[in-house]
Amino acid sequence: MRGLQQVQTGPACAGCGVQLQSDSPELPGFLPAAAMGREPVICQRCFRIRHYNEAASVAVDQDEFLKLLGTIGSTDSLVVHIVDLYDFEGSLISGLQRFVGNNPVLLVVNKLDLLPKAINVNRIRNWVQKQAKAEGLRTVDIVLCSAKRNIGFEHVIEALERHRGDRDVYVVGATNVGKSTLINRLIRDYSDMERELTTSRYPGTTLDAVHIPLDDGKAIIDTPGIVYETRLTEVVPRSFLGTLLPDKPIKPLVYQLNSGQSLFMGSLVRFDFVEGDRGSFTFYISNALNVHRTKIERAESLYEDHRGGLLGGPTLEELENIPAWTRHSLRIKRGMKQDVFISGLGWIQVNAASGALIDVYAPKGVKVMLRDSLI
Ligand SMILES: Nc1nc2c(ncn2[C@@H]2O[C@H](COP(=O)(O)OP(=O)(O)OP(=O)(O)O)[C@@H](O)[C@H]2O)c(=O)[nH]1
Ligand SMILES: [Mg+2]
Repeated sequence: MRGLQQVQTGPACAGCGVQLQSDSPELPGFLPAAAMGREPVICQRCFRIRHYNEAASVAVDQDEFLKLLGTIGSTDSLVVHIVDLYDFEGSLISGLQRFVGNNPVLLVVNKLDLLPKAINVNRIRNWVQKQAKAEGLRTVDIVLCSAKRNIGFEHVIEALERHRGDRDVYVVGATNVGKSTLINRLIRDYSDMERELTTSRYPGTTLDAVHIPLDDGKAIIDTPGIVYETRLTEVVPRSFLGTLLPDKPIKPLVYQLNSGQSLFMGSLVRFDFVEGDRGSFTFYISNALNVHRTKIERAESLYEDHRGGLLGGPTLEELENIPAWTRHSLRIKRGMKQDVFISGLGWIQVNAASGALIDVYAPKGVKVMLRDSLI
């Protein structure tokens, strides 16, 4: 990667890109007038995220984000599309090609560190290639990495060097996939710049485009994430994200189940094995989530009596603000090894030789689907 230049901060926040203002503490970009002259200048919200890990949420206009994305098509740039390997189908921008025009797309699959240690990275890479192709995404290259834990980052650098030419780089993706974390690693490990973008576990951290200048006059541009309400992570209260999102490699939970059994994942999702011979079910979900096993015939009354309590979070009060469940009936064909994917939660690998009928209950709108097994 060629050197990154020292940055000039303007009237925008150096952490999240928002326009700064000193008039309304309630609105995005607030900074007391007395603090305006500091360098680099960050808004009060970024300050609070960094120092107190506060879950400050601001109302942002999605249309503005999409407009910003829409302008990329008329630039000459390299587009780096970051997806979260832990929420692949939930974080892939469908129709990205429409936004980026003829610009080359480099697909960076982040959060590789969350998968169990003993995985075969080549197999995962092939899987990603196949899925991206099926989605109609044309990519010049696909790299897997962990921006946070510094795994495979040399491949990111190589791919950037190979494909950037003398272009700007737009970093795009859904919220929370690690766009700003990845750019921070570039700044920290590949430049002398004293600069840090704000990152947090809460989706919607970056609020506007942030330009990080490169020494050939071009720039790397961090962008706000696209909000997909089909992800459970966008639906739960922010206070619950620490439980829902793993931060360490997942230790999969393996269950040998007979049909007629039901598992609750916290009070958020219910998984019923309705029909099929005894089989093996591997849960790739946050290990902080409470898993409770019961019989299907008891599941409904158990939920009535114990949601938000014995079953685990979110609390009864928080559940009031989460859409009610809808049921997804999924049939896994005989001899197939497939994942039941629940966006923002993880997936359940089903290994049932004779096939299986599964019912998943999840908040309305959350993406639930079958896919070829990732692992
Ligand atoms: N485990 C793991 N976590 C990561 C990785 N990269 C980023 N994260 C975490 O993911 C969360 C979101 O990271 P950000 O860099 O703020 O994500 P973003 O894509 O910029 O998000 P928005 O600004 O909301 O669009 C933070 O908690 C990061 O620490 C990674 O490689 N592995
Ligand atoms: Mg960001």
